[in-house]
Amino acid sequence: MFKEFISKITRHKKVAVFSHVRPDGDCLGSQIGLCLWLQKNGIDATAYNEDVPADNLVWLTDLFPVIQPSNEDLDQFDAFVVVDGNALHRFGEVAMKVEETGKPIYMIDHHPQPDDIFEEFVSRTDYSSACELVYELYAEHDPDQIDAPAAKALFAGILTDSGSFQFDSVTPNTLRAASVLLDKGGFKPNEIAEKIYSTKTIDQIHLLSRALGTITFHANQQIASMYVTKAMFEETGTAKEDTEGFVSYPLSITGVKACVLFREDDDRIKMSLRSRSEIDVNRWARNLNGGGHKKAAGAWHPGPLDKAIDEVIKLGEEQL
Ligand SMILES: [Mn+2]
Repeated sequence: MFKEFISKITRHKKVAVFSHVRPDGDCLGSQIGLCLWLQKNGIDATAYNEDVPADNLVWLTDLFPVIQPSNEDLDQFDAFVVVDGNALHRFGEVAMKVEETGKPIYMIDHHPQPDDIFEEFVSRTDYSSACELVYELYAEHDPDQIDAPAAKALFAGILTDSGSFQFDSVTPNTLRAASVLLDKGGFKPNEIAEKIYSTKTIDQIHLLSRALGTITFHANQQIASMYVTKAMFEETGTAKEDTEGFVSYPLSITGVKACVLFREDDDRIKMSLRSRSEIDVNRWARNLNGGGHKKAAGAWHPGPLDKAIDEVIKLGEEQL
């Protein structure tokens, strides 16, 4: 899978790796895993992200520093890699300038419909995560290069992007990869899970409690919606990133095939769409200027909230 990628990328001396804006465990884990791999193979690697990771993910940047880029930084690199996304705009404003340098851009990702600007890419929608793909890079090239930092970074991304191994995207290969990473890294899965999941504040739990009260069913209880308003953030002293993981609650109700979390931001409504059925939320989100995977996607609506709920749910019902 990585034969061409390895042969081409190892010809470069200095490579910048970008992870997508509003970073999650998978983009950071795959970015860090890849930078460590590049380093081990004699390539000078720099990890860039335009945003700051959430509190529960900051520990990942101790494994390899992830810094904020500026346009002037781009000149020093021979090549660029984007991970966990397949279109430059997902990686922020500096990343969008990368194409103008005329230097080769590589990509490792598991989202559908990649752009066609890449020198070489590994794009596999049948993988749980970008981290599972970077694991394959190590496995194919030299599994002995998997050390504890790389194993922890990659395991964290597989864990988060697979919904703690609960999503439809999990395959025997995902668990084999996780198993090798645990072995090589010499850590236990709960060490990583606790760093990521057991870091809630009481304010976040109060926000969750309010959001749960808004769960509403549509289309004969096959679709559920839930929302968080600006007032709820103010009343609980929380911010928009505190809704992380909320969308899994409506989806866990018996009979619900898909659900949407609506979040009221300052100037628009953010939607997180999830499915555990034939409903394709990537298709659904693409009708709303968004996208993602069949089972998990994101989109935006200009608002107001009630109008967004009406219009978005109607689009989903059409898929039933
Ligand atoms: Mn991912």
